[in-house]
Amino acid sequence: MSNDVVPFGPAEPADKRIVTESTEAVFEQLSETALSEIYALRDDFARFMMPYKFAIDEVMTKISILREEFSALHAENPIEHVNSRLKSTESVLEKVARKGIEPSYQAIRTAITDIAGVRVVCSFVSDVYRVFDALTTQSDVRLIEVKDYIANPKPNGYTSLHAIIEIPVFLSDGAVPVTVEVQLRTIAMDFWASLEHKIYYKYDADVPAEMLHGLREAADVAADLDTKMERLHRRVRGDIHPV
Ligand code: 0O2
Repeated sequence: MSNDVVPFGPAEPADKRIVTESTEAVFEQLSETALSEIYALRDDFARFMMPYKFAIDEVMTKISILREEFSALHAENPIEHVNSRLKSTESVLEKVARKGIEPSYQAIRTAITDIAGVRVVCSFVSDVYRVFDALTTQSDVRLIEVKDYIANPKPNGYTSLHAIIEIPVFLSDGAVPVTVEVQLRTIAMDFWASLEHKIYYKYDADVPAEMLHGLREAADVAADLDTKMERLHRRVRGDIHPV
């Protein structure tokens, strides 16, 4: 596993980027003062985002250590794969507008808890909770909120365990607490969520009823698969015996 920051989804399409060729043409018309204000704002925002990137690196290292330790000591690896993403500027601004958040860095920091995101995909449901416990009980990790969509799936069938955590990031002038959203799920849950995400975007949130129904059914099949795989896994480990 590498610690590279791999985005959850595809890159932003060219027409959604902040600086396109047409905006460049507008920039050419701006006065020196206006331009330097825009650049100052851009640098400010980059500085605001930086600790989130470092927090992702910290969490990825923690997960990597757990993964290696599990493999070395228990001869099994509960973690299938890990990826991460830093929310794009567009997504942060879209969320600020959608949720009516005051446009100040402090308000954004408090209200948007998924600027830094790490997704951990495990083989079995029991592994999801095992990794969650191992991560969230570390002394420098503060667990802020848990959303257990495995125990309580969303109406569309979405399942995952979400943990909003806060970790210290040590910068040159001291430590800053940074919030990270960690999503933990099984391979089956991840398979379902990535297809649902693609369908949702393809239909621009207006998904045909029969597809929603199909997704619901697929979510039930995925949950059933997880239950059966867990049972087999426990038998292999000798935790339960056939009757
Ligand atoms: P991305 O691109 O993955 O970052 P909020 O985050 O406040 O808008 P909410 O409901 O409070 O919404 O947060 P929640 O439930 O913790 O969900 C946040 C993230 O979980 C989403 O981030 C998705 O990654 C994932 N998620 C939640 N519900 C669904 C779902 O129904 N289908 C799929 N495929 N993923 C889901 P983003 O920002 O939407 O997207």
